[in-house]
Amino acid sequence: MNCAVISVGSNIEPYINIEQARSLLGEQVTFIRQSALVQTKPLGFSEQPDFINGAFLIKTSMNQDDLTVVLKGIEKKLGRVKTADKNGPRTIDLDIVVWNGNIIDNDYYTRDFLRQSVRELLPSL
Ligand code: PH2
Ligand code: MG
Ligand code: MG
Repeated sequence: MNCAVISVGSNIEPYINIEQARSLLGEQVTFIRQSALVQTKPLGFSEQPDFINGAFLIKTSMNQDDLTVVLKGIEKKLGRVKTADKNGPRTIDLDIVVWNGNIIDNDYYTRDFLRQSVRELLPSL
């Protein structure tokens, strides 16, 4: 089994969308647990609502590419509720941050809240 930490972020109905993402993802992978969800100031384009950010710890027999396809599918499904500008508010963003103990997303190095979520889920990393 592969073990992954998936970052989650939303600033459109965030608690509803994060819960739906968790539920949809749980249909296709083994869900282990979720980090605390924290409110964060928007990075990049600042004229938008605060984000809610956190992370999921999962296990899966899928490879990285197949898991990415699943995550994009969930984003698309939840994105259909509202059309979001490319740089604007997001219904959900799901990215693989840690794959079998390796950091594979550079956001890890620039986002304190992301490092905190990863530390909470994988204290030994
Ligand atoms: N994601 C972005 C852009 N800005 N800001 C915060 N606080 N959290 C995010 O997850 C985030 C962001 C692009 O996906
Ligand atoms: Mg992202
Ligand atoms: Mg993304």
